[in-house]
Amino acid sequence: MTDAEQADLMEEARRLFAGPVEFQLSAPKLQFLPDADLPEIAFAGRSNVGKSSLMNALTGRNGLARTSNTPGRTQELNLFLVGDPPVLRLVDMPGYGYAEAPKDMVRQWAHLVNDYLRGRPTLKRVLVLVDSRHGLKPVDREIMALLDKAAVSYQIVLTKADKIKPTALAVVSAQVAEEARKHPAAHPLLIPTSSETKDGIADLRAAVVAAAFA
Ligand SMILES: Nc1nc2c(ncn2[C@@H]2O[C@H](COP(=O)(O)OP(=O)(O)OP(=O)(O)O)[C@@H](O)[C@H]2O)c(=O)[nH]1
Ligand SMILES: [Mg+2]
Repeated sequence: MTDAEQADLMEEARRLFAGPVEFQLSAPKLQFLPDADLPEIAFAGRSNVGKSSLMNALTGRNGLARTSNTPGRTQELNLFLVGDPPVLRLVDMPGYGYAEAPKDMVRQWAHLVNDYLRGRPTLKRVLVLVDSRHGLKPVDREIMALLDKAAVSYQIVLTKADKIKPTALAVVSAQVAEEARKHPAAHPLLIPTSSETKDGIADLRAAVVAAAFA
């Protein structure tokens, strides 16, 4: 992509998310999902990694998705419509790997997340969120393997970049990027972000638009 094309994409993305965004519904089970009639971008990642916060930062709306210090806040698929008329759906997912939650609850979330990720025809890209301080964990690798197998395109987004020094961020980024390059369905570029400082959010908006409308 040329610099001019990238600039146009960033502007298109800025405008889209400056326009209407509204909560559509919460789906505790797949059968509650609306028809697959719009491109969808899903936010996946370990519990507490910052999925809901990133959705809010992306859309520039603080209270849109519920966030919390307590892991396990998001327990259903929460769907948001972007644009009026809507042109895109964002899906905030329950976190995976939250060991302290009751076992049957963990199983239920895992089923919901896995079934959605494997079986949604309009799912254009999954953003796999990874905490900048921790890098990839075994559960992240499990989700990556599932997405590779289902041939669902995904991209790793590093979260909470404000919590570590730039030098440490560069080290983690390089490690995660090297591993991502070995995964067939993974986008080779990572996006480092902070929902706190908004670093990387404009790049993320552009990546979402590029993936949704490609
Ligand atoms: N410093 C900092 N804190 C963040 C950032 N993003 C999220 N947090 C904090 O991390 C905690 C978890 O954020 P959430 O957005 O609720 O995380 P989640 O991934 O949606 O969590 P679950 O729904 O429980 O899976 C909250 O206390 C947020 O304020 C960030 O970029 N920087
Ligand atoms: Mg959440």
